[in-house]
Amino acid sequence: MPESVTYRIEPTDALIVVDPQNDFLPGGSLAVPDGNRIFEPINRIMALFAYVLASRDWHPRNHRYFQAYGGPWPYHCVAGTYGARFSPLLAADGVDEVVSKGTDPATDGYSAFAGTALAERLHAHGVRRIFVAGIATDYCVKCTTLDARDAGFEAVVISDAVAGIDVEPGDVDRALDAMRARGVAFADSHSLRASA
Ligand code: VGL
Ligand code: ZN
Repeated sequence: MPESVTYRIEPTDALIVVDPQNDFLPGGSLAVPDGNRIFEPINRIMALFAYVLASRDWHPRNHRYFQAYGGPWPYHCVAGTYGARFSPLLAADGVDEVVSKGTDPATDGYSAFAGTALAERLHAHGVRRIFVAGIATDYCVKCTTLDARDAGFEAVVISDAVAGIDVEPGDVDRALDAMRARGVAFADSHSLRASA
């Protein structure tokens, strides 16, 4: 299994924690049932990285992807609300930078690269490889990771630190396949090590 490979975390690596927000967690409006299990690995590995970013879905209330406007999703992560806040389970002290996304009412904003200048920020920090954790495997994690590849970054998804929605059974597996097909690697959080 590729999961058995050990990864040395270098200064040119960044960790991006995708949307660890209350609305995507148990009790939230678009909850991933087992979402809280991502926090133990995320909080454990953060200290390995010189640069940690967390994205947040930060929608205006009139976002056209809400069901009220004919879109697929219930209200979630409306900017400034409790549901849009990072979960109290996230060790937020370890986050260097927040990336707000989904702020345009007309585009889905699944990817942390969409309309955020994230690629420029990563390049400015000399980042070459990103490690991806968070929610949801089949939406924002997938879109963020594929956009990272398009922007020329290596990408490693931390398998035990992501969780998915599976609106249709198999969505998560298809998302994993789509990422693998684009050269994304997968690693268990326990296989990450400090650089020598
Ligand atoms: C997400 C659905 C709608 C996500 C965001 O964070 O994966 N999914 N908005
Ligand atoms: Zn959203």
